[in-house]
Amino acid sequence: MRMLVILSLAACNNLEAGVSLPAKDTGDTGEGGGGDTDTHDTVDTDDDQDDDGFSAADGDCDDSEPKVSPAREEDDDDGLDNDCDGRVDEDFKGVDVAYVTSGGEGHIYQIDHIGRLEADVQTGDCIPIFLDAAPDGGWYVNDNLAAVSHVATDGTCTQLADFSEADWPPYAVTVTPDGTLYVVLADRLSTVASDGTVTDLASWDPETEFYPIGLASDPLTGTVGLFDYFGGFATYSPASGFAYVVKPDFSNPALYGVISGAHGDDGGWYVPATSAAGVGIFRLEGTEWVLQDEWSDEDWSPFMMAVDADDPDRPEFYVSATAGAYQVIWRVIHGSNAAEHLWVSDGSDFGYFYGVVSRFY
Ligand SMILES: [Ca+2]
Ligand SMILES: [Ca+2]
Ligand SMILES: [Ca+2]
Ligand SMILES: [Ca+2]
Repeated sequence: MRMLVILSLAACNNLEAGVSLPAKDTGDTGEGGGGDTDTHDTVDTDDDQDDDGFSAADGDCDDSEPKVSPAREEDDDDGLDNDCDGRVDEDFKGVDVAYVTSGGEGHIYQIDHIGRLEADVQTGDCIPIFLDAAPDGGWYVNDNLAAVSHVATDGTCTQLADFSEADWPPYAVTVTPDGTLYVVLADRLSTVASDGTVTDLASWDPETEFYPIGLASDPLTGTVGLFDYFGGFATYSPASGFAYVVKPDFSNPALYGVISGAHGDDGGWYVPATSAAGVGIFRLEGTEWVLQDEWSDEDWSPFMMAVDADDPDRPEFYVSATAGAYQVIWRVIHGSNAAEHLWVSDGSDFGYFYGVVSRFY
């Protein structure tokens, strides 16, 4: 299979290690967080109709239902989007990870939240490198850095779009809440329709401007995030178009080795990258990548990441990696600065773990 030199990580850089918690401020009028002192005003002066501490402008997505606000945790059985992340009754169920054996056979492993291998979906000659959940319960995958394909839950793989003749290879895929499938190539962002029609949305020079590999999307707004190998970051939405948030500086990169990114349900954008200690998780704060956790690297490669940030003060990161005959999903609980194994293989095959996504249903 066609392998990527860029998937092996660059040497350590000299990032300053300043750990900070994700911002808690919800933008509520007056006080930060959900601790509004005027929650029970007899006269509503802040447009908070259900007195849960958040007005519609503060992000209350149902201002007539106090069990719904950005500060609530999701109740997975009440039919409401309690935490206003755009998903109803979602619950973190584990991760789906792309696995390619040493013999070149594709698999998608479904590993549950306590580290059990729930399903091994064999995709045969279809080689999943990046993946995201499709609305029908299957997946959209980057097939061998050459095509975008659909994989059904029984492993049946159907090619949608062939990029083998493109100037630059396709990388990550993401699916937005309306079902739109996006793919990022090194030089452009495109959508792929169910009939295979490819529509280019934005382009750039990957040698001088921007080199995105990772892609993720916000399940609430549908905004797509593009993650550049050197710490650049851009967003795309149909309403606002393409915009840089962090323009990468190739001569003095903010980060090294970013080959994936994820959107947390705390609203944050996260990436794994090379850090002073080895591997770090960084969160975008304004236009800066702020180190969240880091741990020593023992020649594991490559790493891609998913996030479960239902508790925004204590998000959990799930990182896929491979060392020799071992494929692993690390779990890093924010604040621990340590990686534990959610799942590790038995060491019987020199295959690779690649893309990983959180599963919420
Ligand atoms: Ca409210
Ligand atoms: Ca509410
Ligand atoms: Ca929700
Ligand atoms: Ca709910």
